[in-house]
Amino acid sequence: MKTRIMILALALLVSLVAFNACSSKKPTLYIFNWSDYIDPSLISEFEEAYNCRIKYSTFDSNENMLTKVKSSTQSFDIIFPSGDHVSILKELDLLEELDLTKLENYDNLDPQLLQKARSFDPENKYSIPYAWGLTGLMYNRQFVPDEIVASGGWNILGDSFFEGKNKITMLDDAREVIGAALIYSGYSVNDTSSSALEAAHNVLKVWDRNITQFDSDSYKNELQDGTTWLAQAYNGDAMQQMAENPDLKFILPKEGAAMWMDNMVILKNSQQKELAYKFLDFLLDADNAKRNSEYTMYPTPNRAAMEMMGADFIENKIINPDEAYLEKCDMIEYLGDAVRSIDQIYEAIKMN
Ligand code: SPD
Repeated sequence: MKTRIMILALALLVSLVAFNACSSKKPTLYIFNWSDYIDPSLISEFEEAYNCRIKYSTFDSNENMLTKVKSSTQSFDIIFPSGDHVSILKELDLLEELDLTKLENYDNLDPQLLQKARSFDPENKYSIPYAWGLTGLMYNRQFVPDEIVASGGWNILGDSFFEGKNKITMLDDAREVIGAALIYSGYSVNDTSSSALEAAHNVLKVWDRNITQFDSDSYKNELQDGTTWLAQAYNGDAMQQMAENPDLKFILPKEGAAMWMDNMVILKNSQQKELAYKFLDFLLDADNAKRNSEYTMYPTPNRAAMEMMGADFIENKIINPDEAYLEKCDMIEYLGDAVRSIDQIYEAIKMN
């Protein structure tokens, strides 16, 4: 009996060792992306197709992403920064110069959007556009009466209806928060002149009386259950929530909105560059990009995918606003050191 138990234990040990050895042989790709920003089935399909593992983690702001990427304890192969942060990562010498010959599906990208991306990556050398979008306001009409949002402008954030209620949130993102106030004051999101920033600061002091927190993720659930009534929100994230709850509505403010483009980059210190290229190419495949875009509800810079998209997606004015509206939307650009004055105002408002 004793011998039998020992044989069984030994067999178990051998199979455990064999299993570990087998699974640790699989190469692992470390990916760091915004939350709710990929169709999870694409991840498992890639793992299966390339016999690898993906360790997928998420962030909710460029600032948090940058802190983690700079810390020596975290290492990632692929990350998804917004355009201005592509420039910042490049300045820090953290980005791999891409070998486009490894990306068979690169030509699926829309040349016009690649041109736009040159504002932060002048020769499209370090980044691949992944998705773009606009930032507006989402609210729950169970709690916010129609007349309060009737103006359709950013001033809704300062409406006295919300006074003392602690029901409004803004994104935890200096460029977005100050950007909204700049747009409302008639300036570009990229204007750092003292007159523009003074105007934006004054507007924010008024809005801040109604703002309960600066957070880029929790508003999604909180708008559903009434913890939050109105939130500054990304259009695709808003679409995802609205699909679940007809009481949620989204406004692209009449004055205009901040536009941004998020991108895929490979980090210079990646240990799995070949696999990283394979992953980028997998997402650049037209069918995969279409599926991903339908899942995330953000428009893709993949022209081949957009051409296959159904009318519901293409004609949706929240996802795909018309040219007249887009003319009122400047893309958030890299500002170099001038961004410090924006950060200072943001910190002052948050401390209040
Ligand atoms: N859940 C995905 C959100 C993507 C937001 N993009 C970043 C915009 C930064 N201004």
